[in-house]
Amino acid sequence: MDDIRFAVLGTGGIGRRTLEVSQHKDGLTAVAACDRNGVAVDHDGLDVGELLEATEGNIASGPDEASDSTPATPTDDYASDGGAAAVEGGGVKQHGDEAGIVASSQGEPTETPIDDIIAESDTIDAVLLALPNLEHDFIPRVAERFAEADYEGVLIDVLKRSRVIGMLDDREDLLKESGITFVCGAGATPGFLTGAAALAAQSFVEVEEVEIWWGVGLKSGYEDNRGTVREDIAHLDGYDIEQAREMSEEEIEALIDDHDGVLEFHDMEHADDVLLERAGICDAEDVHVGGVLDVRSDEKPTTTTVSVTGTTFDGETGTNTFELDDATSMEANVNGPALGYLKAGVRNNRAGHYGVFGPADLMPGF
Ligand code: IKT
Repeated sequence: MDDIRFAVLGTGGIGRRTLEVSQHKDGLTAVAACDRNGVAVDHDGLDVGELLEATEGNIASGPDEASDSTPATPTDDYASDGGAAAVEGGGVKQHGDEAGIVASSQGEPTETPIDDIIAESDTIDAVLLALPNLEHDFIPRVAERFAEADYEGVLIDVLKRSRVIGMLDDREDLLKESGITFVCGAGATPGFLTGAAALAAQSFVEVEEVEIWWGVGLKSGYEDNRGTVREDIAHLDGYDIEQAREMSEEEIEALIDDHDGVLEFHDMEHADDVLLERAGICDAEDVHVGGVLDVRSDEKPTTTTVSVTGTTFDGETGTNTFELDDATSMEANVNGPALGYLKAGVRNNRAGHYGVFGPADLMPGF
């Protein structure tokens, strides 16, 4: 496949790590990136090393992930610029007014970062939406803006919540008309682990249950992943999205203290369920996602495992399992697959396949 020229919207943990991982992959050239204050574009290829160095130090705590539930009450800025202020997290304590991308020698200040990228998108093959999804329909609305500008290429996100998939499906005609291949839920879960479940299901003629159980040790990556932690908290008993969004950093620290640094989650609303149902593999209600997050250790507190139980054509019941190594980090397991699915998206886009695709519909490139 020819060189893929891609952009990243958002330079929080996921945006930055994706840029970093792309340096170790063939055929990927980062040509644009933006955050809430600035944009960097170089059609010959960004100096990713310089950009990472410039943004690493100056980005403070706060929601920074492409989460669909994490942050914040939309601000006036957000409303008036159609999302620009949301690029780095919108209204809660966050990267806020700190320099971000404008600290890079390649960065230019802007009040309309997303529009600036859209204006450059003619020669961009793929755009990773590493944005906080302030409201559940935020990422779908960003996709709409690309479609309205007649963008022809790949949009890819690492959103988590099941309910967002339907909102993308509602916009599928618009995306198809524009020539957009939208790859949704392309991180680890949903994403890599959904794809693994789809493969593990192939032994069976009927799938009874899919169990995704993840383990993450985050000590050294905590600062970069505060957004993910906040989002995960929304899945704890007694918490919801609004509460998690409103919590101060101090309240989050206190909650983590109460749990001795280890948070356990069950029955998370993760889109693996609707994405597996969409791919015809099983009913959404038969998919369960949970896991353990240790914010005080780099060791995974549990082995990440996907178990698919089903019945074979000859009447046997079995469970196929897929395990990640305890030594591979969340960063490797989210951003590697995101780039793999980005490559698959471009392959499909170049073949004229437009619309909304999930990680169980595509085999990621390497
Ligand atoms: C995600 O970002 O995909 C979800 C997070 C879990 C990542 C699992 C990685 C597993 C591993 O590295 O072994 C979490 C739900 N925020």
